[in-house]
Amino acid sequence: MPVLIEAKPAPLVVDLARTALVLIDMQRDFLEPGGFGESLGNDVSLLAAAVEPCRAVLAAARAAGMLVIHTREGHEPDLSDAPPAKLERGAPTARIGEAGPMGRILIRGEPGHAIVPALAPLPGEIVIDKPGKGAFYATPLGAVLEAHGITTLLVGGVTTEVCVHTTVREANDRGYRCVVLADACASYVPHFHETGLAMIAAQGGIFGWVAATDAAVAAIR
Ligand code: C5J
Repeated sequence: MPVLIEAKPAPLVVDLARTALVLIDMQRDFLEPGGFGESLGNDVSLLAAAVEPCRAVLAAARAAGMLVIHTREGHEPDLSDAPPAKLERGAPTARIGEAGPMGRILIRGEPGHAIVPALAPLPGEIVIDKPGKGAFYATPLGAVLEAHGITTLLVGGVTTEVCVHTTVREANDRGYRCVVLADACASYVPHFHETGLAMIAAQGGIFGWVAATDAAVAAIR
């Protein structure tokens, strides 16, 4: 069904039957103390504001029967999918794979790798495990979207300028119309969030559109 979403740089009409909600990396490792995000020196409480908008759009998407996709950043327990350049970077308090209060940092199957309880995937929803920042690299996401005839992505998650941006940029190159839900995204660096959103919609929508979650929810209902 075609619906109109108020967005920047301009409103757009989307066909809900060909639209997927993609929630990026709303994991305990990024949102809760003791995970990957905090190990890098970040104030993880800054990401909490995105949870309720993600929950609202997730509920609306489920009620509308839309395709829902969750992503999780993380690595195999033997780190075989983690390039040395990622493992050795920076000076974190705990490196990827080391033990933390939520289990091994950014490792699949550990408590910290899980999506936060408020946004837990329902049985049957698609969960894409990704080793990188973008959700297409080394994952089946492209094939999943093609199999479902998806043309438009509504995107929320964390962090705005890292995994959301990397995913949206590649989705844009692959021909998807991306609508980034501003308040359903967040960053440890608030001005990166604001600038990241501005970059999406600049130049006539160089990477896509930016909308308020309420606008997307109103359109979906
Ligand atoms: C980061 C992400 N920030 N999900 N990952 O390292 O944005």
